[in-house]
Amino acid sequence: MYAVKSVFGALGLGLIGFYLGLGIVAFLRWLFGYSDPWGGEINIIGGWVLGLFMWLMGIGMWGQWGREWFGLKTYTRQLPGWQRYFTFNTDHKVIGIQYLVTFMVVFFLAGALAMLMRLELAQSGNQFLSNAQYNGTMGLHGILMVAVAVAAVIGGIGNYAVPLMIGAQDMAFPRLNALTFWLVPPVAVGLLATPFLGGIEHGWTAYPPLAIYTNSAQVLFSLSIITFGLTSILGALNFIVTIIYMRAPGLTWGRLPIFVWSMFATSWIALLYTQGFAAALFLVLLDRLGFSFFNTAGGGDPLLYQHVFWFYSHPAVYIMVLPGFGLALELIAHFSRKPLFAYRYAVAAFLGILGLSGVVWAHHMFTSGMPNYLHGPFLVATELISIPTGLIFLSALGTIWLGRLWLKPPMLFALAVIFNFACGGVTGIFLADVPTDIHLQDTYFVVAHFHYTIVGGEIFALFAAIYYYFPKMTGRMYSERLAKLHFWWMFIGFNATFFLMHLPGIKGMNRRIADFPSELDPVNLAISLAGFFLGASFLVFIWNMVYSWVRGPVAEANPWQARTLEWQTSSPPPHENFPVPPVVSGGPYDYGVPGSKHATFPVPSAGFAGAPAGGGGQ
Ligand code: HEM
Ligand SMILES: [Cu+2]
Repeated sequence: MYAVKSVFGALGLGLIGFYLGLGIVAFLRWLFGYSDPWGGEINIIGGWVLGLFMWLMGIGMWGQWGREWFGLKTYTRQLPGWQRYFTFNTDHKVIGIQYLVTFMVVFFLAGALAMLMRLELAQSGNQFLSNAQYNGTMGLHGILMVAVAVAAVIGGIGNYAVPLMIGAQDMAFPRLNALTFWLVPPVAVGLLATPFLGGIEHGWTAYPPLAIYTNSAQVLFSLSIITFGLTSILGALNFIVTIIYMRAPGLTWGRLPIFVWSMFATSWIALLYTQGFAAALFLVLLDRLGFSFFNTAGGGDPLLYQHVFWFYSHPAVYIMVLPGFGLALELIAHFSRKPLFAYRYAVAAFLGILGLSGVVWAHHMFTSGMPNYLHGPFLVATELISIPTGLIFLSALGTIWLGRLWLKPPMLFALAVIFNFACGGVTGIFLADVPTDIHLQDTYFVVAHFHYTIVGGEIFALFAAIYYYFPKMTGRMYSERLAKLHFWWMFIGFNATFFLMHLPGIKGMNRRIADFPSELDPVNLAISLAGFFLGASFLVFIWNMVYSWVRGPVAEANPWQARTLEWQTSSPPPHENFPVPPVVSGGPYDYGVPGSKHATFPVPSAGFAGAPAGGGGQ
């Protein structure tokens, strides 16, 4: 089995590279007369870099890319069936599915960690996790879920759908695309290995001074996240170029499906800001090696870290949620059978959020000791974001208004995105206003808020997209009854869990802590029970997906009778997407507009052959 061999071979090479890297650094340290050549964290850095490189070469980058650096001929292996998914494959559809499945697995692992936390928090007093173990569990849950939120929709749905929706054969840089994906498994492995080095004590935000003085799990954390940042940046670059240059003839900016617009805005945010997080963690690594960027002991400033970190991490929430908005609007238009209301305003909203996202970061730092005169401007800038967000709501509600809603599973999830995000948006106002934030900061109110926005806004959109594209991806249909059961179960479980979290938050219950005062026992037990209820809903999803992928009835090419290009080709689509390249002649959402067509597929040779037969001349 070639694919299995290639994965194990690549793993082996990766490990050899890792130890080789450790050894090379040790050799250099020995050469320069260090007393313990093997003992430094810098060895881990050397191991990571070389290990990563050899892993990539092993998984297929050597044959398809590396050889040409030495003037050798590259080759591509076309593997049949499932084996494609385990090799360096440049087809955007394969890469999209690789991303989706990988991040689904990460999602369920991180979800299991959440269950563990809620078990610990079901009752006051330590049950079975020590404080340090709780921190490690929480930090790992947080960072894994952030990774899911940043990459599952963009890498999974974006890769799969964007080239199809714009009528392209593939992404602009297919090999770069494959590289972007294959950097991800080492990131997951690196993060999952952190408990073996003592766990992530500092949560996903990694604030110094703790991040500088804590155990060596920090190094793995930083290396993984810097690598992950690299994948985000490369992926973003690829989307921007693809959307600018690869659109089918006639697909003007004004006819672009709204999901593609959201991906365009998101990619700019990822390209511009991701380096902030990566740079901050890089400097933390240097501080651990003896520099003093953030270390007060050497004259550094820990507040500087918070600025650099949030300079990325606030825009990052839009990286998570804009594609979710884009998907919600996209699906709401198709399933309301109406043109998207206020299309131009929605586009302006995406671009407006792109513009504003970079100037609001310090709303995460109102209690950090930053100068008071900065409070006002950051409060105002943050509140301004509700204007473009409001336009997106306007577009969604205007489309639903008097539409003939077709309440299929994707549509249910899309409508839930709008509902949930409204709740998350309202609580955000209290957090952006300085007087209320000073009371609420670092409490479960914040936990409730960001779960409403991220899970409610983005993870629901992810499921909407999975139910929408499953027939396209697999050529099979799932059970709609089970999908609806999953929807209602998840929707109720989600709202119960995270609505209840506001209550102890208002009373001041701290986040990131394994214990709480016993007066808060009843509400915490309720949250935990609701959390387990929510967790169980995914079992229905997993069963439905796995069973239907293998046994489901064959799906039609266009089960939703949608107008956009991805539905005008077979399910699953052929290797380069369209047997005949499309020519776009109208808007994507003009349902019910007589005579309008989004695209035609002119057969080039038919025109030639047809002309003389039609009587010659004229
Ligand atoms: C089954 C659903 C989930 C439950 C029950 C849950 C529960 C929790 C809990 C109890 C915490 C710790 C809060 C604290 O002590 O401050 C937490 C933190 C966090 N969760 Fe979730 N969570 C779930 C899903 C998700 C998802 C889907 C995401 C992202 C897409 C996510 C992102 C985060 C983040 C970023 C943190 C913060 C970690 C930190 O501050 O270091 N969670 N979650
Ligand atoms: Cu923010």
